[in-house]
Amino acid sequence: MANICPIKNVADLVSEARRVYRETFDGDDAHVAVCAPGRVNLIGEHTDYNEGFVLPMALPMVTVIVGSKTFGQKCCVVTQTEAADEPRVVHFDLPNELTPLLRGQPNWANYVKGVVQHYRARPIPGFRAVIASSVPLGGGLSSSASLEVAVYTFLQQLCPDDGDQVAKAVACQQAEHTHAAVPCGIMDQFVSVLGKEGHALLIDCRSLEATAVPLADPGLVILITNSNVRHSLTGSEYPTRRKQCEEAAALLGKKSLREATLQDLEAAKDRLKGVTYRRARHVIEEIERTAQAAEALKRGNYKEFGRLMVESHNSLRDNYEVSCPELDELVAAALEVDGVFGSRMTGGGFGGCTVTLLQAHATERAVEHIQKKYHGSPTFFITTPSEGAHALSL
Ligand code: GAF
Repeated sequence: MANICPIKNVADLVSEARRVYRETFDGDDAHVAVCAPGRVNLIGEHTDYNEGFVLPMALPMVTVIVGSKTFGQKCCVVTQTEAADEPRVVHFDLPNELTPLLRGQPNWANYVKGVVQHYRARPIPGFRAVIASSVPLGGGLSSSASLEVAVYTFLQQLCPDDGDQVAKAVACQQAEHTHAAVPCGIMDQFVSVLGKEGHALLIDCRSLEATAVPLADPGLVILITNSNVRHSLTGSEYPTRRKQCEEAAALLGKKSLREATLQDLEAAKDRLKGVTYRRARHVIEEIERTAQAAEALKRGNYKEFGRLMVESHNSLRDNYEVSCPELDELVAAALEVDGVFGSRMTGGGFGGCTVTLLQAHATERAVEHIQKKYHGSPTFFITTPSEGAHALSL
């Protein structure tokens, strides 16, 4: 179909990475291969670090790593992804108790180093590895979480841990905190580890328990539209939002906004500054909306699900202020198309992608209409809920 990007298949990514491995390491072949998916969040935005609900699904776009263990403490990693203008090869020594593995250059390698540092079993052997990915970089589809989880899955093949999947996601989240300096929640790493084919995951970010919700209807399409813009606010605004939520929870006398109700918020309205009130309002309502959306999905009520998606977008735009004109334009255009149930920005915001739920027969019409109405150059992907990280046979 016109204008829809094909998604590279995993086997092609593996062959490409193996070829680069042979070229880089004197004709040797890699012994291990793994992959970990990116994600799209259907609803439940900026709720994970407030201990709320999120409803993401794992994508068919993945990060692949091929490699082998070596003898000694040396590691060499090569990336095939468009790593800006950075060098594509990095060398480092394994960490030990006296010498942790610190952040450095190139930037992409910090995700690798962070996971090596936080890996939950020892001793990790030295290794050589090549990374290839089909997750668009910086597009709000969790290219970084998929890289972290792929690295962790790769290390599991070299030095098995206890197999605790939730602890794995938490270790990857830690890597992002310490080595990428992003105080993210648990959603992206969790779904990259535990995603289930044909299902979205309702994750309770307080208990870290997840329920798989079936989402494999041939009459339904999940369309991702990349705005292909990234605003520079991304870095500073995320930690600011997190702080504002913590401040709001403290003012309400709660451990987190998950514990607060709209009644609590209204009762404290004069103690909360306008901005703090609006941030808290988004989170409290979005947590409830996500629970309702999961119920609607279980019943196959896409109309209701779509309505909640639109409410979510409007709240992210007006109360949480993480949308941008490009995302608003994409959502507005999608909602003009007959057969579209709902549309919203997805991920952290300030650019990146929207996600749209629509009837399969309306796809071509929707893509053409969005393309015509949007002032930038969008990229489209038709996606299906996919499996979490796993090893691949070579
Ligand atoms: C980013 C973060 F990494 C997630 O943890 C989550 O907070 C999301 O933004 C917003 O819902 O993807």
